[in-house]
Amino acid sequence: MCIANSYELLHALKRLELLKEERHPLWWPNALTFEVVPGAILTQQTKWQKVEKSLENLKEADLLSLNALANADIKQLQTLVKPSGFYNTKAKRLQQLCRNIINDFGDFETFQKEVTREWLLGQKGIGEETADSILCYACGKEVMVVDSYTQRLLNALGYAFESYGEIQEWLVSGIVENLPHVYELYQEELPLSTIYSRFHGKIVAYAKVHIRGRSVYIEELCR
Ligand code: EA1
Repeated sequence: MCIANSYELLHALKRLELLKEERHPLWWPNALTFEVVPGAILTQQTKWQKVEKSLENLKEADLLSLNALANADIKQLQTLVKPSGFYNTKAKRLQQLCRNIINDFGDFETFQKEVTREWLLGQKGIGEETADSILCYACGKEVMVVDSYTQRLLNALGYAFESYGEIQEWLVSGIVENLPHVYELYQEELPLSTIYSRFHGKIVAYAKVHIRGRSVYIEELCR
């Protein structure tokens, strides 16, 4: 096993300079804006490239805001999000989520400050990965996202975790237990929320390039 903890994984990934300058510093496009919410729903079971097309459609139709999505015509919404698949379900769930945000928080800024993981997991169509994506990238919370790229990369490195929570705990503990080293790596004391955001981004960027079917090639990480 060439990677003993998640700090070593971060170190190995960081050497490869995977995150391009032109990206948002928190990796997710338009991080800390409302756009992350539809992005996190639409990216379920599909490729990000297809999500970008749906988001463009929503933007062109002037529907890329909490209130506009809550009040949109559902048929129009379904047409606009078609590129990202499962569009009937995703459109309905996205609209219901927006209505619930308005009902329970009033506006997006209040939602960013006050939403909890439990509230998100109580929403139809939101599981752990989507909830954590929204907390991390829409709300700027100290949350490490686990996705299928992460699972496949860790499997390739020889790990066999039992659950989402176990993977997340492994990723978080290696960082928290090595914070001085992490700060040294970045040559500054970045907030933990930023470290987790970029760490997940690096994992996705690496896996996307080195994935072959269900497996990920790890040579570059282990040399
Ligand atoms: N996946 C590959 C993603 C990406 N860029 N490239 C992604 N998932 C969520 N994303 C946001 C941004």
